[in-house]
Amino acid sequence: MQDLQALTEAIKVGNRADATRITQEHIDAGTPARDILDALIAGMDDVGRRFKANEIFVPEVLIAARAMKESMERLEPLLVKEGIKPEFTAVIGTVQGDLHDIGKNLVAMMWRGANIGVIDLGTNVQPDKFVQAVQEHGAKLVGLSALLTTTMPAMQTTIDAIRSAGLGDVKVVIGGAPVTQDFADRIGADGYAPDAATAVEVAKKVVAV
Ligand code: B1M
Repeated sequence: MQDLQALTEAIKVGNRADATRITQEHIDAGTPARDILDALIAGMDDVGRRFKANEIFVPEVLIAARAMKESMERLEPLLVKEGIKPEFTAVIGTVQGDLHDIGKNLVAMMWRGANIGVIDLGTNVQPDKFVQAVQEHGAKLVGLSALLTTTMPAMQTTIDAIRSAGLGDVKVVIGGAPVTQDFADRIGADGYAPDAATAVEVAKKVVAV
């Protein structure tokens, strides 16, 4: 059986077959789920770092995320059995009127890879759908994506809906090509991330885990 470092390496290079095989071998051998999870997260962490540094690009991230997803599917029953939960739950979606989802999907994958539970509402999401999902899943974080200058105002509408629903201490992180830190500050978002890797850092910072 290969060690957990080999699992991290398999995720880093997006080798789905190796990643799922090594994950299964460790499950069968009784390796604690937490250790297997940590090895997977370390792989995605490295993918995020290299993506941010422009050493790899969207296709490589997608391939690594797919390897991570399949390994996680095998690991999930063991995580449940051992009572290991995501650090917190986030709801993510592309705001109302906007159909772009490639960037949003990348953020969702990176968040999952960082052990954040993700409820993905898809695209063209109305403000009240975000509110409902936060209530239903007890989410601590909402992620909003927008790719059009014309849909940026829907971020403000969504944040207003979340704040006025009295959901408690729910943080909002926004991103997307036309979005800036200045815009995030103006509409009262708790955080802004220019890319999917930074979105992990910002999510953990604003939720303070
Ligand atoms: Co659209 N489109 N599009 N499009 N499209 C853009 C955005 C555009 C810049 C193209 C252009 O004119 N040069 C332009 C917007 C102009 C503007 O508003 N300033 C545009 C337009 C005008 C339109 C239509 C209006 C075209 C039309 O019909 N006349 C139409 C709108 C439809 C709608 O949404 N209602 C439209 C439609 C489409 C397609 C459906 C054909 C397709 C989307 C397919 C899909 O997403 N499933 C599409 C695409 C593919 C693009 C471009 C070419 C690529 C977008 C993309 O996926 N980039 C885009 C031009 C461009 O960007 N070069 C364009 C790759 C992706 C990884 O990057 O999404 O920026 P991005 O995500 C990054 C960061 O922004 C960040 O992290 C990601 C990864 O690092 N990020 C977050 C994103 N969300 C985040 C959330 C976070 C944190 C970070 O926290 C929660």
